[in-house]
Amino acid sequence: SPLHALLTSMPKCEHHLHLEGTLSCELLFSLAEANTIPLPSGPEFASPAALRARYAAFTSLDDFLAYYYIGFSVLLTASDFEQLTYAYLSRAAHENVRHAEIFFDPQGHTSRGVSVSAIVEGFQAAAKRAAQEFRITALLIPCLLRHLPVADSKACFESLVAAGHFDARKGGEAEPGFAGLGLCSTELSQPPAHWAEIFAAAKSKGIRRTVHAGEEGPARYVAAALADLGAMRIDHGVRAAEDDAVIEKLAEQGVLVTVCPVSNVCLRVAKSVAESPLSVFVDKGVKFSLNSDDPAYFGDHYIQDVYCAVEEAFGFSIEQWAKIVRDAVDGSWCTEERKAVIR
Ligand code: ES4
Ligand code: ZN
Repeated sequence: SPLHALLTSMPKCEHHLHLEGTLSCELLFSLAEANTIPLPSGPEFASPAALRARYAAFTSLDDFLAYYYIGFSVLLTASDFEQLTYAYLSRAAHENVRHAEIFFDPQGHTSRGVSVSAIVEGFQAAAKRAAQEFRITALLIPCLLRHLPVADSKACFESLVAAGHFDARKGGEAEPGFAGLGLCSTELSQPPAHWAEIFAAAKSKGIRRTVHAGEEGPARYVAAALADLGAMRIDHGVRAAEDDAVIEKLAEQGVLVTVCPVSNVCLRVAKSVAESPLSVFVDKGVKFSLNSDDPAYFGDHYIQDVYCAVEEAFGFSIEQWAKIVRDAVDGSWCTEERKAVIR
């Protein structure tokens, strides 16, 4: 489409990208060897190509998450996280992403003896280099894991606070700290209310909050993320379209929904990109950004592919694209000064 070049050139922000979801099969195998980490013995682990073929056949969020956490096992050192972060930021910058807010799962690493400080050290080294070379900015958002006990989430959150990672003075681009707190992983049978106490503590400390909701879970989980967790953004949120009252609430509160239409197809949340309720969001005034989620696991579709797939499915006008891109900048958690530069 003639719009693809325009979409590439637009200054984009990405808000829904898991750092661990950028681990390619090639890097997974090479880090496994370098770090002497044994991989499972199944035929899908015979080679990077065999693993990639298995990724193309995910049947659900939990089916994906099993492989996603095997990927974690090869990530050990600050240098591993620096390599991962730099590869993503350089690719994103080449697709004209000007600012990225990047999720990671502390509990998936600390449980293996990998410290948050090693992750942050590697991330910051890469972010600093990428900022100098490509003028892209990046912030981290730790996500608590819903498939583990709430007590685990609480201990994780408290240790992040104690280490000063949410300190407001570190919120800027000079010394990038954490932009906010997230909640992800398995959604079904894990109602948001279970994390209410932790998210209330985050709110009282002035920490921004975003929640994966309405991906596999029902529209009422999106309502619960807003009401019970004080979510300021909703990640995925596509099933909110099944309930007019929830859509109205998102519009009324001006909540940005970070949609990942290609991820939804790969995890069988939707049959096609065209099934994504973006027209409902546009018609009802729900703000959204378009994002890649776990691109290395979802056919290597980074943000440019996501924008092009949406353009092909929806045929948005140049004016509609300008609004989508502007809402993404406005809904970012960088400084107002940085937003003005990006716009
Ligand atoms: C995720 Cl697609 C998705 N949903 C929930 N949690 C996640 N973690 C990484 N990707
Ligand atoms: Zn996600």
